[in-house]
Amino acid sequence: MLTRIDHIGIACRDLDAAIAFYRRTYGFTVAHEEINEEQGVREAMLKINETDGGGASYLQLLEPTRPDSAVAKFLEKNGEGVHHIAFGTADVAGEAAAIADTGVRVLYDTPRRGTLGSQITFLHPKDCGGVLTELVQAPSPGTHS
Ligand code: V0V
Ligand code: CO
Repeated sequence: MLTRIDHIGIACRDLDAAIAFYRRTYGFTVAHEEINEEQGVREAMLKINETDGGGASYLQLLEPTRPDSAVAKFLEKNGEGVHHIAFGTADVAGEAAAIADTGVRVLYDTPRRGTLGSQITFLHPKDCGGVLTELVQAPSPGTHS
């Protein structure tokens, strides 16, 4: 079961400038920042709200760390803007397998490491109406890095 919008991923060229925009305009502040070398991003999570299922909803601001990364390619083609949506689940592998059975391409054979020790996978945007879609399993309580 997908139980929440975990985050909306937004591609930006300058993470610090994007953070400043969201603070100045909406009053959102950074809950967490990290570099994910595997994904080629420097990112900031702005927490919007907690959810009943124990998770939370965020904006995820993404700046590429290398030119061959997914976000760098996206920026080159589209400029800054919404890059992906992410649905939260308690069982990312199970959800991914069930969705794959419907004919949608799942990009990873096994989930990879996401923000804050979460487990993530992606669905191909061409199979999802043009929307790059991520599935996220939040880390168990007490295992936050
Ligand atoms: C590419 N396309 C997109 C898209 N990226 N469509 C909608 N939204 C996007 N974000 C379209 C693109 O316009 C092309 O359409 C087609 O897909 C192929 O794209 P490409 O530029 O040739 O690039 P590919 O095929 O090399 O890579 C596309 C995929 C790649 C989606 C496979 O970006 C990927 O593996 N993404 C998953 C990983 C990721 O995005 N990581 C960054 C976030 P036309 O021109 O053929 O019509 S990391 C994150 O969210 C973390 C860590 C977290 O949440 O914890
Ligand atoms: Co994401």
